[in-house]
Amino acid sequence: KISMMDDISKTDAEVFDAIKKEGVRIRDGLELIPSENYASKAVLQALGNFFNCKYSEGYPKKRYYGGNQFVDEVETLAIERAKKAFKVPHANVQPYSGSPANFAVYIATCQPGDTIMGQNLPDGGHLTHGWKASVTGQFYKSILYHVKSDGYLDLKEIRELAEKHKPKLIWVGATAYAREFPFEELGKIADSVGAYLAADIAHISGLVIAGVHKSPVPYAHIVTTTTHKTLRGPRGGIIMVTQKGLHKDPDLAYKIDRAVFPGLQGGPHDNQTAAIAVALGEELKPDFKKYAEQIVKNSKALAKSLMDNGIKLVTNGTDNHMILVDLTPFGKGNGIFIQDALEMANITVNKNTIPAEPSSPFYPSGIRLGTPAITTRGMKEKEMQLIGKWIAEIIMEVKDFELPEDKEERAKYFKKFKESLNQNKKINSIKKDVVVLCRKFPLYPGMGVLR
Ligand code: DSN
Repeated sequence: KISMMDDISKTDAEVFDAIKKEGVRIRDGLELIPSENYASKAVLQALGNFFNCKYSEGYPKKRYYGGNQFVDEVETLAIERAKKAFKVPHANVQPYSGSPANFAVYIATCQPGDTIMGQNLPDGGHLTHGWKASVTGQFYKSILYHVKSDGYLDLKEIRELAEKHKPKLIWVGATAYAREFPFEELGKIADSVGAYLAADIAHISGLVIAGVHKSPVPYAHIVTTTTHKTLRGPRGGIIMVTQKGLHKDPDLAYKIDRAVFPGLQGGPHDNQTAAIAVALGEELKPDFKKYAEQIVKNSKALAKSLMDNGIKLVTNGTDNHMILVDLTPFGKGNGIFIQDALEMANITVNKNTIPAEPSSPFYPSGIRLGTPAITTRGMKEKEMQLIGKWIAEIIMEVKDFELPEDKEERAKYFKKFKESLNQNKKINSIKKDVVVLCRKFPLYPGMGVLR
């Protein structure tokens, strides 16, 4: 039996102590960061074993080192399960995570200096879709598209930019977008200018497998995803080539594989590959569809509760697992205060930019919430109603804090803010209610560290 936590408790008290404290944090807290989830014990077991120790440069049956017969078995299982789950002809399961997966797409399809298009970061896009702080915005000529004032993607602008700049590669997919992606329309735009369309479905891939979000596979040439968000696996990445992609370039699958290894990476993380295989195996079971459906039901219920309690949402709702709260009715650059105040009540969210952000990515004017993790715990619409009310109440408690313009002032102001949080009776009382609720939905039952 492969058991976790047996030895470390005796051999490394300091790290074990941190693991235990993290266990208590997740046990007693509401995890609402939309990119996080709780992988199953089977996924964690596949991750925490001697597959960690092997080197396997290459691909199944084409390795540089010996001793890879069992690595080949798990990698083939992961590939075949990914192909079946997403209905694609080719999958590479070796990228270390989502960003390396996306870099591999650039290497396979573009030369440095080529023009690419992606969604602007403050409008919800990802760093690796051409944002200036990422090498993807430095090594390539990146043209960024936006959302309209209603928060939905501006298809007219995307079409005009594509026609004007004739990009080699267009990204569709985002990190903070609560609505269904128009894959079909983006597919047409990419085709009309001869571009590759890469769909980065990191956030929604679990919903896509379950049929709860439209699949990009008929419209995109390449699809990338992380494996730890709605997919509920280990940290990791997958790149898939669609039939449409192979039709555009019969060598595309080969180019993607070469871009991952030897282009970008050395040995794959075989324990991660084994855990991806386990997660995909779970996703191919009927229960996963119910889980994914419940994520979206919960997200809609949480959105409704927030709006009923006076909170403004970008696009006034959600189609997926995610909700983007617009805090500008209370000021600008205030996401940090709301994030910290919620954390004080054991509710974890992340501050986030909103479309037409009036502040900055480090001090944005929104927060981002999501329901994948709390749905894994078994929470449903009834709990969402309560959680929405708590979040709204906490926002109202601290809504008057505003980021000082003067940078020197900020440290003092944050100190004062933290002190006020510690003394806030309402927030402390909600924290108690959060713990009571969380204890009704235990995580990892039977795993000693969480007892
Ligand atoms: N950091 C991820 C997220 O939170 O969405 C994206 O890379």
